Amino acid sequence: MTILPIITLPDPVLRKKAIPVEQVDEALRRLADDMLATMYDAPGIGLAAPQVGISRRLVVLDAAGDEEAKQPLVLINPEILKLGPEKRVYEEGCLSIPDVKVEIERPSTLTVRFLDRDGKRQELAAEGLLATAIQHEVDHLDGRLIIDFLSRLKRDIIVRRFRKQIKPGNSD
Ligand code: GNR
Ligand code: NI
Repeated sequence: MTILPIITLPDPVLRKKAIPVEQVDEALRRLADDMLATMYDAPGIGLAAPQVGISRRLVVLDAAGDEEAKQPLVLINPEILKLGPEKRVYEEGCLSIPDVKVEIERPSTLTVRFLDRDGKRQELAAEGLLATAIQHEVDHLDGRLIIDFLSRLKRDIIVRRFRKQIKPGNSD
């Protein structure tokens, strides 16, 4: 398995709407495994294909606690079918926006439909951290980032900071 480089702000691939996966084949399973290895290495609880530069509707997740057994999840073409009535606020981070945390209110439960790694249609009911992470990852597939939940002023300040960082020779 290969640890892939994680794309960070302001790379335009993070803003594209990803296209559906058409074939769940060996190459796609290998990509999913590389994404899982990348996510565990980071470490993170989720990773969407655009974050490794691939504009396809594929995400991996593992919201198990440190002490628990691993619970790797591969969601291909995920569709959120239902969002529950209750909301919760969670301080979210994103591997593509290092050192930024944003408090986001989202529905605390959901149902998601997806293809699994065998190309079989599945439905999953999620709550808590997993439900939060699924919404965060599906946002990535639609080009939406956690900074989009901030005011324009705060968002622009963060984007400007990341734009500066990638200029060679910039030392502030
Ligand atoms: O590792 C991650 N932690 C996290 C915490 C709260 C809400 C969402 C997340 S997902 C994030 C990894 C990431 O950037 N996935 O796209
Ligand atoms: Ni993210």
